[in-house]
Amino acid sequence: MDQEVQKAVSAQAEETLVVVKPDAVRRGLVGEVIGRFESKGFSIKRVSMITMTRPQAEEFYAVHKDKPFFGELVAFITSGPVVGAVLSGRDAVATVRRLVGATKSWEAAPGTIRGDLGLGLTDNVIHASDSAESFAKERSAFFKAQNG
Ligand code: FUP
Repeated sequence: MDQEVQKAVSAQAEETLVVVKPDAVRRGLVGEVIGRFESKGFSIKRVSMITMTRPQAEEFYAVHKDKPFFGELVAFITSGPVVGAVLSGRDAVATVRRLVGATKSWEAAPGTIRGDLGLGLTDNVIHASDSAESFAKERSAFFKAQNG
């Protein structure tokens, strides 16, 4: 790519975080899920497989701490390894959320990740940041020093 083109492409790039959840890791879907973002054109800036500690999960899901399903969320996300990836590309936050699909996997549109790969709610295959602010907080919670 020449320098002008490279500059234009980077100006449009935004970052977001996805976390392949324990249900999808257990089912051997890491490659399938991350591959969809690569096929779409996003680049992987950072990727890590970790098992979240309870305090880490509570920080990661802090925005939901007053919700009735908070305990269930934390128990589920700490139930096994997850794979977090920072993705970069055009309008990443919104575009990745469209690829991910609706929260209730059984209602998610065919063609989306949840629509094609799952039936769950808490166990809905993948998490994706819903704003630049959430991305900053979630990235910091996910990539803690003890987990690389
Ligand atoms: P999303 O951004 O699509 O992942 O969904 P939400 O922010 O609405 O929900 C956050 C997480 O809580 C999702 F994993 C789904 C889960 N959830 C429940 O487990 N029970 C509920 O009643 C609602 C959401």
